[in-house]
Amino acid sequence: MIVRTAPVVRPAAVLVTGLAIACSTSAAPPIERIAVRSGWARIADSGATSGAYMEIANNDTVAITLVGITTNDAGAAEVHETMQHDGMAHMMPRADVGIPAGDVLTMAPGGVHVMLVNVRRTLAIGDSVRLRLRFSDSTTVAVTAPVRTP
Ligand SMILES: [Cu+2]
Repeated sequence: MIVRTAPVVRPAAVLVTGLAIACSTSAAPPIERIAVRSGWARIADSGATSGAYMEIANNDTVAITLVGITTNDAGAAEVHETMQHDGMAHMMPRADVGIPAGDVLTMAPGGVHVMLVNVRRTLAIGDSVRLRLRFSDSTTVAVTAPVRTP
């Protein structure tokens, strides 16, 4: 019995080791369907308004739509777009933002951004804001955005 068990265990151990080596030497991480990168939030006093910015890559073969953002770090998290009109900058709420297949939505100051209304604590450098992005297909993506100066 002992003699028969041992050869079964050994190939499994070799296989696991082989996978570990393959993973550690592979440079490219697995591609996420929705990948959020370069997230950050603007410094703000408690109770003030802050902004959060990020890149959202849609690696899927179909379009996705960002329909909302939730957070415990502010009274509300709204998607806005800053637009120029008669030489003045206006912020328009965006109920949903579509991201075509293979495209990247870049949120940045002066463009599409997340408005954090009434932040619940002072956001200083070294802090981070936790957001949950909600898409029209019910997918949610958690994002941790470090706080920094613009
Ligand atoms: Cu705004």
